[in-house]
Parts: sequence; C-alpha cells; structure tokens
Amino acid sequence: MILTVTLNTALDLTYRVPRLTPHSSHRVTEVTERPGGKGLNVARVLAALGHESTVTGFAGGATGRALREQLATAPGVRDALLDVAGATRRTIAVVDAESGDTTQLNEPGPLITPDEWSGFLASYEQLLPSAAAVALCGSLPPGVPVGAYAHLVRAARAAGVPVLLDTSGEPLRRGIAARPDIVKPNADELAELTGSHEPLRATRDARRRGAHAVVASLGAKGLLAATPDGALRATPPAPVRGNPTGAGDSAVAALLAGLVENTPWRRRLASAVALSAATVLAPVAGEFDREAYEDLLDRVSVTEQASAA
Ligand code: TA6
Repeated sequence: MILTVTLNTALDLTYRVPRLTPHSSHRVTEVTERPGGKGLNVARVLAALGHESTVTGFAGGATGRALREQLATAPGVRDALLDVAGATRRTIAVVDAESGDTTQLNEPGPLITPDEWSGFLASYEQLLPSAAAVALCGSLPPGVPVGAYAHLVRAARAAGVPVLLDTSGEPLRRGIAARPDIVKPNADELAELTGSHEPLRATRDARRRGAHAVVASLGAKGLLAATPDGALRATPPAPVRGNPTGAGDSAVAALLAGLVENTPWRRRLASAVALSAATVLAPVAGEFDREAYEDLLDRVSVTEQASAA
C-alpha cells in the first residue's frame, strides 16, 4: 500500500455561487462536502488509479466523525487516522461559476497535544514497514513541531521507504534538508524557499538543498522538474477551465504511482500533468474526469530544459 500522511485533515466544503462579488451576500447554488486535506485527496486519486492506500494523521470532533464516515465509503482507502480531542478543521472553497475562479479559506486546525503527537509517531513507525511509498502532505496543525516533516522523512528513509514531501514554509525548508525522494512545491512555495522567482533556477536550487527530485507545479502551465535525468518541463496541450482545488494533490498521486511503478520521469510527469488537468475538470478535489485524463495522457508535451547551473 501507499501511505499518505495528513496531519491537518479537513472537511472540505465547496460552495458554488453564480458570481463572487466582494462586500455582497450570495446565494449558494451547490454545496459539496468531502473528506479533505491534501493526503486524503491523494489517497482517493491513487485508489482510483488502482493503488491501495492507507491514510494517517489526526481527526477529532464532529467534523472528524463526518470526515471518517465519508472516508469509510471511499473504495481502496484504509483509514488509520488517530482520534484527537480537538475538532478537525473545515476548509471552504468558493467557486465563481461565471469565471471559474476559486477562493479558498483554510482554518488553522485543532491543537495537537504532546501526547497525541507521540502517539502519532509510534503509529507511523508501525505503518512504515508495510508501505511501498509514503507521502507527507499539507500544513501542520498547531502544536505539531515545525521540524515534524524532517523527522518523518528521516524515519521513512531509515525504514527504506521512498518518501514524497508536499508542504510549504519552514516545514518544507527543514523537510527538504532531510533528503526526501521527491518534493512538490508550487511556484509561490518554491519562491519562498529559494528567494528566486525564476522557476528553473529555483527548482534546481531546491534540489541542491537535499531532495532527490523537485517537481514544481506552475498551475495551468504544467510542471517543471529537476530530476536525476535532468530538468524537464511538462505542459498540457491547452489550459483547462474549472476548479483547480486539488490539482496539485492529483499531481502528487501520479508522481507516487510513478515512484512505486518505477516509470521513467517523462512518463511520470506526463501523467501528473494529465491528472491535474482532469482534476480541474472535476467538481471537487480528490476526483478527476477519467475520460479527459486518458485523452490528455499522450498529448502532454515533455521537453528537456537547457542544462547548466
Ligand atoms: O489542495 C487542496 C486541499 O488539499 C484541500 O482539500 C484543503 O483541504 C487544503 O488543500 C488543505 O491545505 P493545507 O495546506 O491547509 O493543509
């Protein structure tokens, strides 16, 4: 199985409104509620690709119960979340139906106590031996040490399990130095990490900080990767319009599938771009339009970027 870690799980609410206008009240035309937080989205997409996955992290309160009830109905996803006293957060995505633009509001999450964190570490160590790969995803809830991901990367490496890291800020900075196999920042996270707004330079710089490969998501422009096979750019045939929430999580799912199947980097990146675009076409994160995915797969262009620096 593939293990995904979401320390800050979320009950994802998606509100659709005809047109989002500041300082005004809106009639919501559609509400969707899904178990979320990045690693949960990754696990649902992996399961749809035929990879059994196990999710771990924290869940608590009424929101945590609602999240777990829904997760129980997701085929191919095993729930190994730990109960905590604090309530799981909600995240809200407001989709403007006219423009397709999405506004995201993420709560900070419950306070995790030192005992709950120690309990998680013990359970993570027990899960690692049966994992083919592990993904560490999303923000840290209050109370979890800022070096948490660095610790979890080192534990995975010590157990011989390949590890992908998808986070931001200081947890990313420390986590990357622990030498994960793959990190997947977006353009803003990459710029914050490296101080460079030039994506190719920043991606290579990030790789020098310790990751075996860095795959930067550039939104509708696709992915830019610094890999052991060189720097590669993967671009979709045309931009797609829809809800981009969770597109990055689907890229992570494709990269993990490629990691455990040991597919060549070019193929991994093509699959990640096709799956991200097919997720933009789906109404919510953690789902994708399968027909669009299969159609896009062979139409993503993957090109080598000039060597140097
Ligand atoms: O990428 C989309 C998403 O995974 C949502 O499902 C939502 O739960 C959010 O991101 C969480 O991100 P965060 O960085 O706050 O952990």
